[in-house]
Amino acid sequence: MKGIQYAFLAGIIIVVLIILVVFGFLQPVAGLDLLSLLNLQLATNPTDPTNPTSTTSTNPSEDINGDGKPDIAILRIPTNPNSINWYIGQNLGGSLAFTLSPEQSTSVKDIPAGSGVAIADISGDSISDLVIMEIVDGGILADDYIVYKVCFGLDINGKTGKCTDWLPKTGSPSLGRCTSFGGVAVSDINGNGKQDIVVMGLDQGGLCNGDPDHWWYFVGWDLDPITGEQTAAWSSRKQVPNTPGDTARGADLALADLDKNGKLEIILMTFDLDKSFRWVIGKDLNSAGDPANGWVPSTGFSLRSSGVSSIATCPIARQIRDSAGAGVTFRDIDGNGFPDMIFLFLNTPAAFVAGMNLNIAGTTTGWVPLNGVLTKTIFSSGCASSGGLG
Ligand SMILES: [Ca+2]
Ligand SMILES: [Ca+2]
Ligand SMILES: [Ca+2]
Ligand SMILES: [Ca+2]
Repeated sequence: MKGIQYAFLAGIIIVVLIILVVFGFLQPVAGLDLLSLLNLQLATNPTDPTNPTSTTSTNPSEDINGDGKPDIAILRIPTNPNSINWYIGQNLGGSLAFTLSPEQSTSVKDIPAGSGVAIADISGDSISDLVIMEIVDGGILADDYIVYKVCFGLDINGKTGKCTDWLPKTGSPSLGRCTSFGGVAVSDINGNGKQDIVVMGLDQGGLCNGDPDHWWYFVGWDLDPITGEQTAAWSSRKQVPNTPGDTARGADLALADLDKNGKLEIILMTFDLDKSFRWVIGKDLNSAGDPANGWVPSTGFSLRSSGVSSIATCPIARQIRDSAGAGVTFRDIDGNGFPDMIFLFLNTPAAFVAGMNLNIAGTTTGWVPLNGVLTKTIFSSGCASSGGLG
């Protein structure tokens, strides 16, 4: 009986409220109207994975803690390679500085000839995942090959949930025997809603095969959201027609839609002994992973010309894969909607510098050091053998 009375009373109150709202005596609570709710929904919705523009600053997985300030992953394999270490450069914002997270580690797979790192949402749950790539050195008798693992559920301190075993379980592309350094990036290149992995390396010429260095990359199609493994055959080897310098000390790649036409550019870089970053832009990747509109070579950015005279405190002997490493990734650091290119040279000290608002012609609106200085000793454990940015 009491329940019916309460229901009757509640009914009367609702009717009175409706009359007050209809006749304008009460306004709906600000921010809770339908339009606001819809906007809220759109704002928190993960980026459409079928949209190839979902890489650069609009990719929510690149702001790990969702505070509006992008975060970067830094990978570093020490000279005595029994571990792969990574860090998060936290909350890179308008101050052009980041906070370095604690070091996290996993074991290496055999002898590394190169390595890289990427942040992406592989599992599709809107939480950032970490992809770690190693190019395994086959020595002089066997070809080098690619391995990677996906660590799900990345947090702002670089900690992750469960990692897969080294992948692929079968069928890694064979790289020949002259690979030095490498890098990895992840995006949905063919626009079918499944993330694709792009792995690059440097075919080191010189003493290895007498040629100049060459950039190359492969695409592993359609990563399984649970196992992390590519579910379709790897692409053919994509050879970049332009050659970088011939004295690389590091290499990496990144993806960004520089001209905002909805198609990703691929950016491959090297760092050379003359203390210069050099890069090439492949314009508008198509669904086969090829640049539909050709390549744009760069003139490079020189640390030496920028006043850095002494950076090589680690051994830099050519062909001995015991020093350095380099990285490239994109974030919109200054928040103007255009991707900024972040470079890392992994030495002691390390160099972090950003080419602001890189355009499709390969030029920037300026170069700024991160953390206030071009070079800084931020890693405690000696020299690196390779690494990357993601
Ligand atoms: Ca952040
Ligand atoms: Ca795909
Ligand atoms: Ca584009
Ligand atoms: Ca920018």
